[in-house]
Amino acid sequence: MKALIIGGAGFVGGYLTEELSSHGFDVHTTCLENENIIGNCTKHILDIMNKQSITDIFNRIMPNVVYHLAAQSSVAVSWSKPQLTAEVNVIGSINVLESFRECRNTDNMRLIMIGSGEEYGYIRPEACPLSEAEPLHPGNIYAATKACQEMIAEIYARAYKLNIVMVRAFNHSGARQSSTFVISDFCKQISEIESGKKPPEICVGNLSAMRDFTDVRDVVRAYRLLADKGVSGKIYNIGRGKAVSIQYILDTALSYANTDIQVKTDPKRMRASDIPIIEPDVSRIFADTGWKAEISVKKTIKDTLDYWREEQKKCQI
Ligand code: A2R
Repeated sequence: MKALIIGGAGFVGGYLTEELSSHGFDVHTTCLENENIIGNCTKHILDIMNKQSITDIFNRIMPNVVYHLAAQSSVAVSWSKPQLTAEVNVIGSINVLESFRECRNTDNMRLIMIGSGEEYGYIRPEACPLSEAEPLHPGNIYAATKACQEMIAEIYARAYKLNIVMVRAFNHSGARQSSTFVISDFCKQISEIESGKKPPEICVGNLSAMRDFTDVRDVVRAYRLLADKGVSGKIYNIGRGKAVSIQYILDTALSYANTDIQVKTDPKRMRASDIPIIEPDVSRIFADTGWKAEISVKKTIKDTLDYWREEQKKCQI
């Protein structure tokens, strides 16, 4: 099986490359110029704003499965650069879909479009666990572009009878993730405190919010299984299906710290309209592929903390 990962230099791309190559896939991974790719694969330079180059790569490689990961994936950047976010996430995705439609090998190809749990947006807490049928009310520009990407992909699947599977991935974490995400943020702060770079005080936001966290290694396993067992035209939630509070994340991370740390609430980290709980119903992916999250939240936090400790050591050399 030949796999093509579009946008593989990001957080998930390295893990997906590793997951697929270790399961016998011949992996081709694309990145932007000046980006690096981790893992055993053939590297290609590709900007999804250039439709012809996507078509060329599809026709040259003839992959059996294509993972579309490329995105402007930061919610914060989506507020400051809404046009860029819409161009990359919507127009770029249409370029991928059009190239897929035109490809010489379409009959033997599956396209997996990576969306986000953020698409659900302003939900009623009673609606949890959120099934894929729950209406979408995106609460930020990034989420709106991902919902748009998914709706257009559904149209392509139905109108052109293309083999497309769509996913809504909820919070996923692990080593190498940017510290704009909560687990990485807490672990990075602890590693800085342990190495004496920061006073023994961890800054936190709203600790009562409950979110669903899955290890990125579990998430890419789901992506691999969907290539084989996902049903074309369907949307799949990917998550643990069991939300935990940010307080639990903090307490767990602090329990691994090797020094005493005070907790300080930072008003800048408080969001005006934090939704109390976001938790997906993951019964569909389990029914179709047998996948469920296996790595505990505790292990994800421990491994992420160990990653940041190593990063601190590198800075000291
Ligand atoms: O923005 P950069 O320079 O970090 O590059 C990102 C890249 N990318 C592009 N690739 C091709 N053509 C473009 N025009 C373009 N613009 C951005 O896509 C980055 O290397 C990659 C996406 O990786 P991350 O931002 O690290 O996302 P992550 O966490 O790997 O998530 C994968 C997918 C994304 O579609 C998320 O929206 C979704 O899962 O949750």
